[in-house]
Amino acid sequence: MGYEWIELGVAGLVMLSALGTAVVVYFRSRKSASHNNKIEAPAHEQKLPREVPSPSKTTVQVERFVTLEEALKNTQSSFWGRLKGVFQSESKLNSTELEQIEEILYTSDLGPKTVQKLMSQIQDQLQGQEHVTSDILQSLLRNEMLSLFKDNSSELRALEGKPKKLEVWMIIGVNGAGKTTTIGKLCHKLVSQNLKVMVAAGDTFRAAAKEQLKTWADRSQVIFFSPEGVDNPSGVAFDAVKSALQQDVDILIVDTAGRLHTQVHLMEELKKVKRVMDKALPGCPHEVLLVLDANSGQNALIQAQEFNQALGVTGVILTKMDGTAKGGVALGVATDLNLDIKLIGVGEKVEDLRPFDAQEFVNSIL
Ligand SMILES: Nc1nc2c(ncn2[C@@H]2O[C@H](COP(=O)(O)OP(=O)(O)OP(=O)(O)O)[C@@H](O)[C@H]2O)c(=O)[nH]1
Ligand SMILES: [Mg+2]
Repeated sequence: MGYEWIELGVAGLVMLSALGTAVVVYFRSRKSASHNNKIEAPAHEQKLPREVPSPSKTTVQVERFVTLEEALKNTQSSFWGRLKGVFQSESKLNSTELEQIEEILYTSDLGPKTVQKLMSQIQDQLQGQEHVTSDILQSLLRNEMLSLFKDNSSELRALEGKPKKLEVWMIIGVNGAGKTTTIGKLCHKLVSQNLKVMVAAGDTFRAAAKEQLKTWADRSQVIFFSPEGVDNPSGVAFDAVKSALQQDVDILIVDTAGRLHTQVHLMEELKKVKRVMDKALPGCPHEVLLVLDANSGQNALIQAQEFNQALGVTGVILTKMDGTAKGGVALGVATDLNLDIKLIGVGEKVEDLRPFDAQEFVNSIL
């Protein structure tokens, strides 16, 4: 009997302890489940302010249209950001610092002649000074750069008012520089000034080039010229000039296919386009506008030199200035090559084309 009671007691204790463990495990698991539920609750059950736009979206929209300074902030940090970093102490400029400055200028796509001019001013004006600071260099560069830009803030002639007779502009440049997009933006600008505009599909080479131009033309409701059965650019250009004269058009803009300046036969083809337009109307094209992608940096300078030599460029349109770190090329184009920068592209939208202003540019990168 004694043994039986002991066995029963032990069994009871074991059961009680098992029950206790089970209760503890149950409550622990409840607690952890409710904790997990909090994290994994579906989005629609969470009270997050989901209607508020994300900050990055807001920033992009604001950045897009505000100032040139905003568009050029990458150029500014790559150019002035690096130059500022050269100054460790307020003392005389030593030879290492001068070398660093020279290297930064060279790698900022300003062009070799421009860099030499700037360096000689820095040496003349700053080398003897006891205390040279980044502020002193900044104001010297601002003045020198502005004096190097010749008066090239001029807009295209026809943008200043209604031309007395037909104005013809030929648009040239390497593949993908932004020629057709720029034509679309130009149409928007010109139409808003009550000018009668025609665009001619002189890119008879690339598939879908005509359709791309037509889309832009339709957007601004300008006349689109692309004669059936004419598949060479000179033929299109000649007929376009004649048609524009007949229809009393103010501005005719002729698109061309992109090509590398090194492709001799394609450069010859462009020369021919120019020649036949002069036959259709002596003196035209009145503007040969070279479209350069600012991101190409030094290469843009080489392109500009070659296209200018072959065709006599009357002005440059620098595209994709938005977001590029190579905006310094504007100075190289204007001062090394002595070409007018007529307009700059600062985005892909129709309104993202603005006149070039040297003062605004210099203030934006320094
Ligand atoms: N961010 C930005 N993109 C641009 C600008 N201008 C043009 N683009 C873009 O550059 C790309 C090429 O533009 P296109 O106008 O087709 O260039 P294209 O010179 O006519 O090209 P091809 O006819 O092939 O020689 C497109 O995606 C445009 O949206 C600009 O100022 N900023
Ligand atoms: Mg094109």
